[in-house]
Amino acid sequence: MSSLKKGIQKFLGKVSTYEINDKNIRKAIREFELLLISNDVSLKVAKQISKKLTSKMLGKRAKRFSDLSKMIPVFAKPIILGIISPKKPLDLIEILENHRKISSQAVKKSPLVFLFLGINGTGKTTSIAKLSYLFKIRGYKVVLAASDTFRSGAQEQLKVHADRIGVKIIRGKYGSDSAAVAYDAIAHAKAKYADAVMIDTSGRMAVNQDLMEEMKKIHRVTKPDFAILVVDALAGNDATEQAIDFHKEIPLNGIILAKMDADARGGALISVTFATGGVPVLFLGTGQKYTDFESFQPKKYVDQLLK
Ligand SMILES: Nc1nc2c(ncn2[C@@H]2O[C@H](COP(=O)(O)OP(=O)(O)OP(=O)(O)O)[C@@H](O)[C@H]2O)c(=O)[nH]1
Ligand SMILES: [Mg+2]
Repeated sequence: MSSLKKGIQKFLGKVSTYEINDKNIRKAIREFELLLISNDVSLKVAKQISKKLTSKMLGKRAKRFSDLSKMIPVFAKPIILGIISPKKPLDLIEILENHRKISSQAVKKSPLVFLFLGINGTGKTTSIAKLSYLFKIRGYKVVLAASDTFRSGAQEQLKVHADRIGVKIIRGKYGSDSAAVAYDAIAHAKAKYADAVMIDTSGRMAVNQDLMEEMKKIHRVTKPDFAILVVDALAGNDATEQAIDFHKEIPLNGIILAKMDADARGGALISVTFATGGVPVLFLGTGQKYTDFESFQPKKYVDQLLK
């Protein structure tokens, strides 16, 4: 359980002794705001949540609530849900299924192309393996592009996953052009009527202009259907900064938040959606196994957070 969730449970236990009046409402909202901030929710979002909560709750001594622990979740849930709900929801499985249906009718369409990016060590390669596994067990044909031709061991790492999952991999030589490897993988996937291509790239900081230019080249050459940023939930507020920085350079279609299991405080999730103006969080990485991968459902998340 994230420390945000634990903190909220403790907080609700505490305010259950508060009588409902304006003074206590203000006090509780202040505590709630601090709790959010101390769990990686960015200051901007935390302030917005508490401002909205204040305007909705003040002056309401609603008889239907026995105490603040019952009242706060009712008002806070829709506010947080509004923040973490994507501008346009994205269901990859549904999209893949529709794509396959269209493809099998008349002409075979090109594969859907997924480009994964992010800073070093966030969980890109692992997330690719998890998503490929998910697609594979649903019967889709996946091709992996080992476009990380930079970090030593990256090619072999992806190959191990490809063999375990049972999908094709197109590899490149270390030091070779990563865009060319991705291009070859797409060409192979087209020829073999694959459903999806997953492009693994080397980790990079968005402030590194050269590496961002390389990423833009990969993006230009592969024209991905989905550019997916993988961020590490443990990075806290940095995860939010990364999402902003990458989104400025490459328009993101989705975000994967990896390592949610590894003692993450949990608030980064709320901040990344806000900071990117509603880019959907698609999956949460919750461990090292292929199945430790949850599709992110905003409503379910909020309901569990404010139980
Ligand atoms: N606990 C946990 N560990 C994870 C998760 N996702 C990835 N990891 C671990 O994080 C480490 C880095 O994962 P990679 O997938 O290699 O990260 P990457 O972004 O591809 O790294 P680079 O290619 O070096 O930039 C590995 O030890 C993974 O097993 C997750 O959801 N939970
Ligand atoms: Mg990698």
